Amino acid sequence: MSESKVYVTTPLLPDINAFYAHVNDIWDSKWLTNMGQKHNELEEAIKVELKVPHCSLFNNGTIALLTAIRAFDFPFGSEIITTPFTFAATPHCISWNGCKPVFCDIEPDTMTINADKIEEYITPNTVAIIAVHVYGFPCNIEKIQKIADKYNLKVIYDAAHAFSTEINGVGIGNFGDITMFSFHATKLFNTIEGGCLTYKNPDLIKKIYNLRNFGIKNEEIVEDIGINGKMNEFQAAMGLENLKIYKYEQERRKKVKAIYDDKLSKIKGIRIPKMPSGVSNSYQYYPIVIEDNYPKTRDEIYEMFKSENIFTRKYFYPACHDYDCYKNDLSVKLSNLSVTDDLKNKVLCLPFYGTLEKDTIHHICNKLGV
Ligand code: T4K
Repeated sequence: MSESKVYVTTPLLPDINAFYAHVNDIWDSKWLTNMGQKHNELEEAIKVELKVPHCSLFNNGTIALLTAIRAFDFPFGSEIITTPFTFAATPHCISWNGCKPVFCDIEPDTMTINADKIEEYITPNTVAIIAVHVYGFPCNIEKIQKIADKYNLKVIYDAAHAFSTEINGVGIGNFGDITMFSFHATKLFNTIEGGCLTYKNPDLIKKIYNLRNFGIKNEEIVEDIGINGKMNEFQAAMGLENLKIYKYEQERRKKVKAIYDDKLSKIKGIRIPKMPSGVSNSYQYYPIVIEDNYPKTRDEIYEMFKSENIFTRKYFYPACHDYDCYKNDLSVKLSNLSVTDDLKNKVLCLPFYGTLEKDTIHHICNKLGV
């Protein structure tokens, strides 16, 4: 193993000279941000790549998700049903909008929100469901939409981990009312920091455009309480170049996954969650589940690797309902979140990126082989 420090991921970086060429353009144009040429070019390109009718770029995924919720002007104190098995950004965006995250347990296989349990949490104050395609595993889209239609709820998907995922050839950004993608440095496709919203309803184009730019309609009219969510030209340049190479990165990750799958599937006590049929993998993470019959706990494995400078990640431990800011809520105390409570102690994301050396992959597998 020749790599000195091995992280859970490493950013996808384009050819530096290709990036410099964009920097030269930016210098020449003297246009650095505020919906510049590269921004607009990337927005169009992402629309094509994700096979969606509308796309709005953002400076990061969190601001994008904040804006998605804001676009519906939910009354203060509204309840939004969501998953506790996600990154902090998901429930925090609900709270920052003056709404209350109501946590619903997850499915054991896909680790996404358990659609069969959502109705138990619906009250007269419920306005939306925010579900997460965690690790790129798609939520139960049909069932969620049926519930939303029955109770007149909005559906927002957090697809931070699902760039380019398709369900039977349909881009995952076409479901629900709005979908958010993250383009953070740690994501398969990155713009350093960045993200986007995709949606079908054309009425949202102007609303989201304005919200992303402080709610400004024109030089004299501010019509909404907006935010600064604008992606700058340097981010967009990174995106334009990474868009050319992310599929190659996916191919390389596919090979890494094949080695992991082959070796780890033979080990008793290690479960590899499977992508449902008809779904294309984004190859964002490689999570494994350490079952009770494995001789070590997930935390022991994490420490074992850490002592060798291999930094696996316990995404998502703690679960969101364990956070100090949510754990004392009555709805958390009354909820049965047993699947999340079990899996948060068992999931481990292994190092996963195209340039991960074969020796390192084999070393990791051998260490897990006991
Ligand atoms: N919803 C979901 C479900 C999400 O997972 C996220 C973000 C969001 C919403 C919000 O989207 P953004 O606002 O971030 O666009 C990382 C990412 O910062 C975060 O984007 C991501 N999810 C989350 C799951 O992972 P940390 O705290 O684990 O990051 P950090 O700095 O520990 O990075 C992880 C590893 O990546 C490092 O150990 C080394 C490597 N790394 C990282 C960076 C930043 C590099 O090699 N180079 C780098 O530049 O949150």
